Amino acid sequence: MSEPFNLATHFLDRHAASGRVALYTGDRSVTYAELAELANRAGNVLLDAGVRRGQRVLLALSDGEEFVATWYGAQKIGAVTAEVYPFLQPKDYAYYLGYTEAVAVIADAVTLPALREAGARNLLVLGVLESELRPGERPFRTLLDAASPSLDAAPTTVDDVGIWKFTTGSTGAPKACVHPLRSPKESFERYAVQTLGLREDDRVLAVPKLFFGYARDLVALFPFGVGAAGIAFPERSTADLMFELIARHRPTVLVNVPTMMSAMVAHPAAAAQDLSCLRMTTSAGEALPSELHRKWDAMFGVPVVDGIGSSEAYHIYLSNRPGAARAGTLGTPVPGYTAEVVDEVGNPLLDGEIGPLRVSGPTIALEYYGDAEKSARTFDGDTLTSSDLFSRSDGYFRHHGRADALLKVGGVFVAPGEIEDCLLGHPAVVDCAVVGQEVDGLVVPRAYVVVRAPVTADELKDHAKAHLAKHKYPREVVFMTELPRTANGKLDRRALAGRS
Ligand code: 3SK
Repeated sequence: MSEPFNLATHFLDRHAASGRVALYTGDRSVTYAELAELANRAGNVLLDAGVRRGQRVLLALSDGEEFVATWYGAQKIGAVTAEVYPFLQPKDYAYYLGYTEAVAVIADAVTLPALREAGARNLLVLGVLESELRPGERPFRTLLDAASPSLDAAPTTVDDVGIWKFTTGSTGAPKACVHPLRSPKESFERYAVQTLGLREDDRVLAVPKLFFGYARDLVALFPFGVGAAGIAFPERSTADLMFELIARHRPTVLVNVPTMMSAMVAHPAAAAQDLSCLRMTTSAGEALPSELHRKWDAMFGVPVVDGIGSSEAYHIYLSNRPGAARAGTLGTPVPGYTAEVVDEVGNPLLDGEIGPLRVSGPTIALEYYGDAEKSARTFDGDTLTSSDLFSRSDGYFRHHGRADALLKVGGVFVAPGEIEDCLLGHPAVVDCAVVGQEVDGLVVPRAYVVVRAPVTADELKDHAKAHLAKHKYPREVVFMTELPRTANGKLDRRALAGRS
């Protein structure tokens, strides 16, 4: 028989009597009791709206107390939660609405216009005057206030589907990785407790927004597992805002992505910041170049815990350990996971060889919803084969990017990350991406760079020639003010292709 497990009771309700703060938002400190009560109200509103166990609730909301409470309310009634970026275009929302067939869609003033244009129905809307709502759109705040603060938890088990995590869609339409409730439960134990060592006195602040599972779990799930607190804010993240939030809330853990680490290091006031409250910063979402890791260490001295996760694996499965990081690596498997680098037919490769990664563990998704063929290529029980490329040496794993990002220059494979890392070693370079450019039928590396001091293309080429094998230097250098990124902070290589 499956183990009974309700995510809301397990992570939220059991701290309700503690008097502790669960969430800091703006000027508010929301206690566990207050958040649990709001979650109950949200669960009751969803039940009234017709949501039943196993049905999807789509959150298209800015970050804040209501986001977190609604997510737990949906979990408590046994619904399946899915979240989307709140700054999408109508056509993107139309895709998610059709794909999820959500019985309720939670919107706010930011997402409502695009959702309307996308033809959304079943809308529960926050932060918009009732008089401005259209027929069929319901005022979520009013309904929350009127709803009962008590709610019985649905008798769900660890094997019930509870969470959809979307892939980034960098190679096609986003797909939902379907997770049973075992995934968040196990990921909390293995990554948050056994790897990061989260504690009751932690306060966690994240750079990415809560629609991205990396941030949502590290702000509003894992801390709750140990009775700690998260910090939520609706604005887009900038280096200025992160410094302000660190000064205001004094977090102990910063959940970071390499782009923001680069922006924070390059900020003119970086050296004046007091980051002594932070006992660590995680880095994930994309590879952290070792040069950037070094610059971060030199500027802030806050230990970096670099790792890699995916929606398919639920969360982070390879990670360094706090205070014992090896720069340029993703560390070793998180307890409970095994990882091996394999060739195209699945045979294990030797140390130093590059290939896809086969990961086994307790949090692998059941499937990509509605895509049996891709699911069969990716998932096999508790094992997942990643389409990214990795190598292992001395037990530590390195990431070499997506297989389709590798360049074949002069007949030899070149990982863009190696050239990017080298260029980031130049003092003028703050951000950089290398893609293949076809010149006279041959692929050559082209570098897109963001600089903070005057430097010429030839100087950067010379720097690369001095540090890399000859064939790897970028034949072309394009200067940009910023690099295109996806909503969750990952470099958007497709958007760069062909830009000059
Ligand atoms: O990088 C990712 O895609 C990711 C996804 C889910 C959870 C954690 C991470 C880092």
